[in-house]
Amino acid sequence: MKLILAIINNDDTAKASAELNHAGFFVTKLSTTGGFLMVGNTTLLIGTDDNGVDAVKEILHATCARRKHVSSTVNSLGRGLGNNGLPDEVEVGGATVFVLNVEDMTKL
Ligand code: 2BA
Repeated sequence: MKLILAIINNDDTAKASAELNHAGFFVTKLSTTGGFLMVGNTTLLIGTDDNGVDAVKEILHATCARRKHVSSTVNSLGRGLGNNGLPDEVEVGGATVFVLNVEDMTKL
């Protein structure tokens, strides 16, 4: 069994979750924040049999778009009003995916 952690853009969360559920996968959504841009993103937890990993990746690839993130003072509130050396434009996404081995999963 595997646990997939997928960090995706907030705007892709609804479609990715819906497609994953539709394909029979269970999904938990965490609200997270990227440490570089300090902007909210979403981390999905997906527990699956080993043979489901490729299907999950395909769904994430199809539903999570790469996009440019343009810095603004609004996005920099956590760092004060300045841009603090961040690039004006950064390419983000579609999905950053980690696949972990799971020793055991039980629903009690
Ligand atoms: P952030 O950390 O806010 O990073 C947003 C984007 O900024 C990244 O997009 C990348 O293009 C750039 N970036 C991040 N760290 C950088 C650095 N040290 N130097 C130069 N550019 C940097 P993505 O790579 O698509 O990552 C999107 C989000 O996925 C990240 O948001 C972070 O929350 C997560 N992430 C990506 N790789 C990760 C990793 N190896 N470990 C943990 N989280 C990761």
